[in-house]
Amino acid sequence: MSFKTLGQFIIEKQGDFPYAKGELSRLLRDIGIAAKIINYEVNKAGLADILGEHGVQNVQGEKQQKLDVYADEQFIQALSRGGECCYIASEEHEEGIDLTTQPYSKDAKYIVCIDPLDGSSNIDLNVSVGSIFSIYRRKEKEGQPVAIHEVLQYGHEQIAAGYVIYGSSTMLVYTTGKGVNGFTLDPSIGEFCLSHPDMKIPEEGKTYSINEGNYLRFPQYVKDYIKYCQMEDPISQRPYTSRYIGSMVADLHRTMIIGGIFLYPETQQYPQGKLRLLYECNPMAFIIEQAGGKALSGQERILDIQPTQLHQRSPIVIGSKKMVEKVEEFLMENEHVLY
Ligand code: P6P
Repeated sequence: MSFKTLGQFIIEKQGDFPYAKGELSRLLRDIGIAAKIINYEVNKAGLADILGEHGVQNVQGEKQQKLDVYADEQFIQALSRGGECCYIASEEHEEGIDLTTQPYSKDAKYIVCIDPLDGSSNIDLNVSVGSIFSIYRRKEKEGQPVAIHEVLQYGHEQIAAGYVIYGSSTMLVYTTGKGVNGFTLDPSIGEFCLSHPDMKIPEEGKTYSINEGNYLRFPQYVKDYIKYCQMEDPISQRPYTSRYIGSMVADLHRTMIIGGIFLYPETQQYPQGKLRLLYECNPMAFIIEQAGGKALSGQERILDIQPTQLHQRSPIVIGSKKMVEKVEEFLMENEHVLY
């Protein structure tokens, strides 16, 4: 049975954007190329001397794993050579990378925010890791340096978003605002092939995903929701199952497939939560909403948050629509109680 490749699918869907001249198609192709190269290294990380710390720290103050650095380099190389990207905001760089000074990218239209290798602390543990990307169209005229306000756009202004999960199989899942489609890498031909057309997240699920080690630091509404998940209630199929991999892409891919809810809320220690708005929360929220789910920071829709900094964090409650709405109920009940 021959599957449609990512390239064939992108060209076929180009018709959805009558004014597009193929730039977004080529940009998605470039991201796919980087993902295939990274996948090759991730798959043999245990063998090559690519494990272990790179000895330097990234902007998050986290020890960079060599594979982090490698993944970042591959995306920057693919995007700067592809000529469709004018600016890259990467988790691995404190400042954004303006490509308008490069001959190929001077007139490029698209801004890419990226977490080149999310969950990288799991690399040495052979746990699934992933790449996350978010694409915006620049607001000012092409050809001039990109201004920061063009990067700090609302999540609901994203043109496209996606993730790659390097797991038991490698998948690329993305949306351009017209549904979500999943492609599985066929290593025998080196192509991503359409394996999960028109992905939809179940409205309900039986799995909740949160780092319960932070329980005592959570706000009251989160504590109440965790207890709700653990209570016996055969009608709503509780107690739910707890699943937490510690790799956002892996936890959210499972949530996409079987339903459920993922929470990384604010704590007394991290009042803004841990996950990054531009290249973790926004792209995953766009994908989950396009698949019929919901994504909040607690009080507000993730995609309606006005970003103010490249690396700002946001609390996140994301997944099956009805489960996120249940958390909202606990939030309302505790609106005057914080911790
Ligand atoms: P914690 C990985 O480091 C990451 O950025 C996400 O992929 C993951 O969901 C989260 O942090 C895990 O954080 O504090 O539970 O280890």
